[in-house]
Amino acid sequence: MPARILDQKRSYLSLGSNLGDRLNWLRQALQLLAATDGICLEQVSSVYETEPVGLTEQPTFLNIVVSIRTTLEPEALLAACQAVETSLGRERKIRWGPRNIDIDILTYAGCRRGDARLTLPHPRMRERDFVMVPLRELVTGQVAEKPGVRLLLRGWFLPKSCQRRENSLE
Ligand code: A4P
Ligand code: MG
Repeated sequence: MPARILDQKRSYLSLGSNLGDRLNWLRQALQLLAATDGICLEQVSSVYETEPVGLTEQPTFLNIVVSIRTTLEPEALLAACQAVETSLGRERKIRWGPRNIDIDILTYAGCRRGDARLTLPHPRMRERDFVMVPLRELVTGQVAEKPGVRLLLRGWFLPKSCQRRENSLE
């Protein structure tokens, strides 16, 4: 087994967009993540249209969850996610406010940490249906909807095989 595979950790990421061409932002973010050294996209959930949580006076979101395999350490993975947000022009004006793209790390292998810069698992994930519905889809293979979380698109983004990427890293 190539050494690289042993170095890889599975991480789940949550992506959301509620400004502009929302689907296009999600697609571009996935393309940029997939092109990042040390990240391989494994599974991509369906797209869900979701009612805003927290700050409710804002447009509806499109949300997805993806699983990746990565050789990046957690801090480097956060930096890579923020680099993708920045290259798509994400502006941080209002916490929990509207955004063209948001990428949060939900889990990183079994890692638990409490610092504000990177909290793992993500502290609010369990109470948020816009996270848990697509996450359950990836883990169980079953699509479900909940109030405020509506299935919009299935099979919309097919990631390239991780195996091919792994071999090409050797
Ligand atoms: N940070 C700490 N832990 C993490 C982590 N696990 N993943 C820090 C990512 N970042 C983490 O994030 C603020 C800071 O959190 C970062 O500097 C990072 O060091 P941000 O992306 O700059 O700001 P934000 O997204 O406004 O804050 P946050 O806390 O990520 O907000 P949430 O909890 O993601 O809420 N409603 C629907 N329907 N769908 C949504 O996607 N999103 C939000 C944002 C609110 N309501 C929503 C949705
Ligand atoms: Mg965020």
